[in-house]
Amino acid sequence: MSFYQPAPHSHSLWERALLRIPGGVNSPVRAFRGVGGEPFFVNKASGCTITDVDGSECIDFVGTWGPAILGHAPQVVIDAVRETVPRGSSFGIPNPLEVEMAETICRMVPSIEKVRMTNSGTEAVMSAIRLARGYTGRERIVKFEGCYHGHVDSLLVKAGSGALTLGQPDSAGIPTSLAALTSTIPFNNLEALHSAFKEHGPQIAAVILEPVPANAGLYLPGPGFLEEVKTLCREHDALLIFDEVMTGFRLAPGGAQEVYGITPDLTTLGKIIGGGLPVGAFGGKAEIMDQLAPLGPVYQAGTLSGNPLALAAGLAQLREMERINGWQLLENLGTQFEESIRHAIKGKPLTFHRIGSMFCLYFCEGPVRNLDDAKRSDSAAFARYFHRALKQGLYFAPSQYEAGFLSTAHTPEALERASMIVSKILAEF
Ligand code: KE4
Repeated sequence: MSFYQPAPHSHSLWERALLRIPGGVNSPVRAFRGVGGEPFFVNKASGCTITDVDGSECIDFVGTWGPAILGHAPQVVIDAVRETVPRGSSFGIPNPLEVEMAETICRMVPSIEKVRMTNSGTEAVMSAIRLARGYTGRERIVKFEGCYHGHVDSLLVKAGSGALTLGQPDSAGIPTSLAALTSTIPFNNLEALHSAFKEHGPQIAAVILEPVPANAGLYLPGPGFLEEVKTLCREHDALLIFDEVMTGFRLAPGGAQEVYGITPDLTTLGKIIGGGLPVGAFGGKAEIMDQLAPLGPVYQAGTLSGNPLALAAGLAQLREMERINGWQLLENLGTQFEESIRHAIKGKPLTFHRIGSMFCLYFCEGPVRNLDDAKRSDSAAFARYFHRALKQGLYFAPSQYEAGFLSTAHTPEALERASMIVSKILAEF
């Protein structure tokens, strides 16, 4: 296997990182364990291009895992942070940006009547789970295999993303008594969901899912699936939680719930609303959200929650997306990219999925409807593809079990160039 060999400065940084950071990284998926070799270190990023510490450039199809919907270092975000930071970076006191962000989220995602900011998607999901349990007085959570909801104890059970990449979908350190309160079922499998409700109905506090799972590659809900999940939740007085940390404000202004026309009880958010700075949020019906401290009995807090820099950056990003109707631009770019890739994979045992600006190329025959299907992928072939692409200046997610992302900064010309490179690489598969 000929790995992309990072140049000297990246390599020396990597050797130092390994001495002081577990696995050399602050988040496991960055370690290239899913594709082999060692990661490069970024010096800067602008638009759809990242430049490593040795000066090599590539087109970025990861976009820091979702936040960079306008590409890297968009001027509107730079200006917003520059304008905000001289007034202070954190107060621990209510600030106007918290009100503006809350009003914006509630306007763009109508199912959210009240929202609370957090500092990561994990924190948002952890809080939403606790709120669901506190509101219903029930303890069981139902999740879907391959969905990843951050490193929440209750949900690191058959999880996706880095956990799946590393073959640790069920992490060590999770009390068995807690894991026993989580039911995991295959995505797109309504029979399994009915069985879970038949067995545990009155104990189920919530069903949580990525409406478009993008942490085992990317696959889509089958016809009527999301509707049936919502119906079963209603029938059993369980809450429906849409984890839109990835899809929120990306698939549409109102996220996947706008695309599919399904109203969840709670929604978790993150990434784009921080403009690249640490952020998360969870929101939903006021009746449920008002159970949170200081109003209600469910405690939840955060020193930096509602941080003015993250909110200024996130608001700038959301406003710019609305100004340029970024979602239409992303759909146009996605359509162009998909046409090229589908042409490249014609007749090959490969499966390409796309929705909006999110995509995945599976190295297996389709259909890919759930985790078991996704795991049929030839990860060695994916690794070869990843490294050949990187050598030719294309950075895709370093794992078969991740999604790819386009941004409004990916020009048609950049996508055309990338598609030609992908076509040449795939010609050898
Ligand atoms: P964070 O705690 O990483 O901000 O968000 C966790 C999370 C929650 N829900 C969904 C649907 C998510 O996709 C994520 C995080 N996404 C991964 C990418 N697959 C983050 C990348 C990483 O872990 O380094």
